[in-house]
Amino acid sequence: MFQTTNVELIDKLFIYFLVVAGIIFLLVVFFVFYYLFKYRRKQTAEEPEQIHGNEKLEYSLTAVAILITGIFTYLTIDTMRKVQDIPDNPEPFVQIIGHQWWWEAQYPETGVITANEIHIPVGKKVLVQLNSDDVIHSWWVAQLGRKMDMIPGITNYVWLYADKPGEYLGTCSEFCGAQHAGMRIRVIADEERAFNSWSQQQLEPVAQLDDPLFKKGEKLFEEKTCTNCHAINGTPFTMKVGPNLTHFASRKHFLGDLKVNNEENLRAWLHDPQNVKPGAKMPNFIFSDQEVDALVEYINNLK
Ligand code: HEC
Ligand SMILES: [Cu+2]
Repeated sequence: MFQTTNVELIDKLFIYFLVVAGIIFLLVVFFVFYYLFKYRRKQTAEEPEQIHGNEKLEYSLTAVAILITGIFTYLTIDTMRKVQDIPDNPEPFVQIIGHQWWWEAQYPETGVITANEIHIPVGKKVLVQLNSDDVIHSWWVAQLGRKMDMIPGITNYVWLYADKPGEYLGTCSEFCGAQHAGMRIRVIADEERAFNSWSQQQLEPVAQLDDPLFKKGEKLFEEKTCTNCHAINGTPFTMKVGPNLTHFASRKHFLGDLKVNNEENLRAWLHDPQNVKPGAKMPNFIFSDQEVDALVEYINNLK
């Protein structure tokens, strides 16, 4: 048996809150209408009996409120303690770095570096280290674990757990600038086998084709200063301003999960990044169609 997952613990706390708050809400609504009706204006309107408070009732309601608050304070702290159970010397499985407005993922064990589509194995509690490269972002994939801020200069950790294979969506949960809404998350949970073969494939050296269009694209990539921002493993290009493109074509989505990775969207991006994702930190190079052809041929073969 698995121990209860963090998501289940958080869900349970939420349900307790919901039920108790729901009961209080219904009682309040009930009594509002009950007394509205009971003490409505009557024909034989005489001055009603004047009373001054009800000490017993006031003391007991205050006691009930304190009791409920106390119980929930305890339950909340207890859940926090269980959910944020980070070892003293954390050995993260993956480090995720928030950038305006995309996600970088590094796997210390294998050395895999990727962006935007983040793979984890299924059925395993995965410790994730969270950092930011610029401003405060916040990591949250609600189905996999709690929310946690990514703060420049500070390292945070969070546990993720996927009980079945699939794709889990999330989004940056701390306003981080123009494309905050375009900073979406896609976590792909793979069976162990699939995860290992994905890792293997990510470690393969970058594709080399002999076709002239590919060569032209590669040349443009270097000449047009793409290399000032994008790394491609196994080449001298190591800059990390933008996503690592080594196996870009093996990803089904790009731009912080904003777009499906197909030729049409890639062309649109290279033609005018600001039109596709206004504010994105990649300039418009004003390419000709032929130049875009070559770059697409190059990038689409980086598998
Ligand atoms: C000034 C830095 C910079 C330069 C120069 C630059 N890029 Fe980018 N690029 C970025 C950033 C930042 C992103 C991420 C944008 C986002 O998602 O908000 C990006 C995203 C991309 C993506 C999508 C990657 C993904 O996984 O989402 C591709 C493809 C790309 N750039 C190709 C190129 C090409 C080709 C060139 C050269 C013509 C180039 N870039 C030049 C900064 C740059
Ligand atoms: Cu963000």
